[in-house]
Amino acid sequence: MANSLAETIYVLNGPNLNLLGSRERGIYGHAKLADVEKLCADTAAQFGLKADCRQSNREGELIDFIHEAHAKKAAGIVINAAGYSHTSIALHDALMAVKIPTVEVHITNIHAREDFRHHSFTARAAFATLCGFGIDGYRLAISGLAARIGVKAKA
Ligand code: CA2
Repeated sequence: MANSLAETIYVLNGPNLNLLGSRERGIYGHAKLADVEKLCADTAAQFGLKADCRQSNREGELIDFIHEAHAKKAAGIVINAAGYSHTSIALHDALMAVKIPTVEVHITNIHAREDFRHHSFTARAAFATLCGFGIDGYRLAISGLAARIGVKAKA
């Protein structure tokens, strides 16, 4: 990769995902957010990438993270905007503005859940969406993102 600063991917998690593993385990599983972040760091490392993992319960802070990813010349974004996926034109606009290759992840299969989860604004700004794989979706997203940006797994 030409620019060493471009070797970071931002992994952004939205509202309530800080509660992973502590409640609603029947829906979201037993893994904690720290486990997700370790999975992302380990997967990114397999491609020689760094995962900069952030979580926020505030829409504006998630937008600030997207702007920061642009300022820091991040190579990609993996985003689970959680409930904001279904409501936030502002997050969609931020992702569109920065033009960073983005994968949207949902732990659950949003299409097999309530109607209000079937539409995602943020998905329109992503080149791919993964849902229903549990937290393994983050690993798959980073692997797919690496392929999209032309980064191969290290031997
Ligand atoms: O399946 C996903 O990853 C979701 O993005 C999770 C969101 C939900 O609003 C989306 O429709 C689908 C909710 C995240 C809340 O996470 C919690 C975790 C543990 C306990 C309570 C909430």
